[in-house]
Amino acid sequence: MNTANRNSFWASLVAAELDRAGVSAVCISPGSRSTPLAIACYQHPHLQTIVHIDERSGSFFGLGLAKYTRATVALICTSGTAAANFYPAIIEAFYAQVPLIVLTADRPPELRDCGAGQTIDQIKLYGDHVRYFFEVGLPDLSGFKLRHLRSLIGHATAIATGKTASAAGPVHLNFAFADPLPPIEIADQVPANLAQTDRLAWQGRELTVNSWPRTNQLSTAGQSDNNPNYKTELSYIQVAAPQSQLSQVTLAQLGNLIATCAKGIIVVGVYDPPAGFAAAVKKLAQITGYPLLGEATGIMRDRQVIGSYDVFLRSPQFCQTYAPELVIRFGAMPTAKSYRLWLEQHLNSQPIQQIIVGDGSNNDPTHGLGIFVHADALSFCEQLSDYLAQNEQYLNLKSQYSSDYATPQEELPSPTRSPQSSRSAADNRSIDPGSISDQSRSNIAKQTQWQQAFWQAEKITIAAIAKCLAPIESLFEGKVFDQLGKWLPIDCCIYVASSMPIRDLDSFFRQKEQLSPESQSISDPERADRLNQINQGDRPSRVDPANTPISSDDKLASEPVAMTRVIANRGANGIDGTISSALGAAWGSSLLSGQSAGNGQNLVQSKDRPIENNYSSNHRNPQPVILICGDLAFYHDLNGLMAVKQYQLNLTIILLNNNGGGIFDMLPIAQFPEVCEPLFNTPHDLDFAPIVAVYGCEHVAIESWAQFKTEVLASLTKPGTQVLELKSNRQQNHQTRQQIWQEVKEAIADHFSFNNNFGR
Ligand SMILES: Cc1ncc(C[n+]2csc(CCOP(=O)(O)OP(=O)(O)O)c2C)c(N)n1
Repeated sequence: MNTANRNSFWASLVAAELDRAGVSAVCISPGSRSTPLAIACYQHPHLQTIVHIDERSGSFFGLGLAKYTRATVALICTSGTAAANFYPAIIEAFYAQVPLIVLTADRPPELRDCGAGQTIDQIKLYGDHVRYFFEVGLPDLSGFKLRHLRSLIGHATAIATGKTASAAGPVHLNFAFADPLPPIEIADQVPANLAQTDRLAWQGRELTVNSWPRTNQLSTAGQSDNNPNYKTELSYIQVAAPQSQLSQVTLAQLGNLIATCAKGIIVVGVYDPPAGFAAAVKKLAQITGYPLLGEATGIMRDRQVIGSYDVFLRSPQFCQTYAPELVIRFGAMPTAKSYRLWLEQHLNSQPIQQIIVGDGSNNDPTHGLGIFVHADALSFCEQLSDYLAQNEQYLNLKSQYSSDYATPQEELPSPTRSPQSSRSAADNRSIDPGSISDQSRSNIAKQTQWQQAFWQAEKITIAAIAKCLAPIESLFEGKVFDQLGKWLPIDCCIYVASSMPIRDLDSFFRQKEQLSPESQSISDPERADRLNQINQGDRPSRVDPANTPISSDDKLASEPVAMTRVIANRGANGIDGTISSALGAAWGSSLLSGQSAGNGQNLVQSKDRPIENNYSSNHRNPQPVILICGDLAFYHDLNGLMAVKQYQLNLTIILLNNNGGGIFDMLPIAQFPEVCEPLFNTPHDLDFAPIVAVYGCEHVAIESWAQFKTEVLASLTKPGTQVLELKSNRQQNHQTRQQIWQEVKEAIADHFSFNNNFGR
């Protein structure tokens, strides 16, 4: 504890409790009023600190770091507009449910609202975009006030991490400080006998009082008591995470709904899922027999996930013919507009039930029939799967569905194949065909065809896109993602920008589950060996849905080989803070690996513990992080590159420069070129090469696909940040996309005769 003066002591207690509450990293922006907090965190032996001159960049850096590590990050800034510059990142964190603890410094009350410098109204500055606000007030070193401060930090962190009634998100604590702000020794400001008179206030919760497991991360799945990252002291207060057991009544209602809806889908939109979710949702898809549609930013897409729905739902015939009865959604509404339009198209013709699993808040922009289930997604999947499996009547029905489960990699079962004959020989569940009603039989037939339709559409779409892309020599933006999917090592992390990059990634980024030797990990030799074995056939076979055990012990059995993780700022869909967010993720990668982020420079002061996290992967080397970004988003956050210069952070930036906002060419405003170009596309004609050089980035102009591959792969092992710029023609990109969508639509139309009407 820093006992120099009242402010120093107060702030060092804040730093200590932040650490104990699980905060490991603090982004600090310079300013006088926040001096006590900045020094306390900087000097704390466990907290990792990084400094950003620009608060907007600093806050987005913290956001990217929190997203990547799934751990709580603190932000510190001075008073006035400094605090306002945190706002965009706070809004993003609010909507994306990212845990941030925002510590703003303020003048004491007597210097507010009286013309004192750099003083604005900071009370509830972020409005309803924080989960919690507290005006901390001036330091007061009475035991009672100190115990309150410890308690406050613990509660604020619990709220930020989503352990209370609301989802995870940002919290705001406004600290008042009177002079002196630096740690100037002032006799008698810190009571000498505090350690004796109020032991709790002085040292907080002792280890001996540790009767509660330390679980202050967003999710603790996969952690164990012998995790070396576990901290030994404890937060002053402990909050038990919400228990999200579904009641038997809810399970029965959900089960009945599923049993009566043959035409269901499970959708994972933009989502930061808890560990184990992918396996659990796949199991639910298998047992319900519903196709699993997944956005790349929500679920790592492998052969059990349909990823091309954005494209094939552009087919009017497909959309018309295949109308869902039931949707089970996790995460935000998918980015794909075609998906939303498909639902809206059918809302009035038949009542589509949407089960939306999350925090119970309204996140259905279609305003259809919603059943909002406030539940932890992982336990929802597990409980519902267990329930369905245990229900004898339901099991009979669903085992028939499941046995006809097919993926494009397999022969699709013939629609005329009888349910009984399609059962796996190993299926030892007793099914009495006589127990299935005529209605159920009809549902089975429908569901089998329903599933097939989606998998066939997926297969056709992938093939049609591949055919279109193959001959393209020009640097078409969509092909960037197709190329990366072919040879990018799987254990990279992609941070993808808003606008067309996230949409193109969804449409064109496909990774092969069956890895080619060149797609091995570059950063983990052990893992590369494992992947080699996988490539040589020693690969766990795809789980046979009909034989999938339902035991939760087995939930990782169908966990795919780790695929590339995709992160995006989709809370508020901004194009701001993109570079900083990716740099935050890159720093997080180096922290998790316990290595210096840059090329040898001591990034942060020496700390004796690595960052605490629940990231499931154990990278001994930093996981390469790649940002894929449009030129306007890139321009918007050029300031963020300062962190590269200061800290030599490792990041590969793929800059898709079409000289403006290409997305507007997709919108109706494009029909008015005389206003679209100057008001929306906003070409800038910037030469980025000298600009990025100022920040110490390497710039490479990409001219061909072969060079693209060489430079990306080289960049992944290089220190520092490389900007690989691909210049393309905006209008041509648009036309090429249209041509591809047309090809897909025609291929879908060719394949599906649309002469049956079972889908209606
Ligand atoms: C902070 C913010 N300002 C404005 C917008 C509106 N907007 C959405 S996309 C876009 C253009 C993005 O252009 P670019 O990053 O070059 O990507 P492209 O559209 O070319 O793929 C704009 C200005 C936004 N989403 N966020």
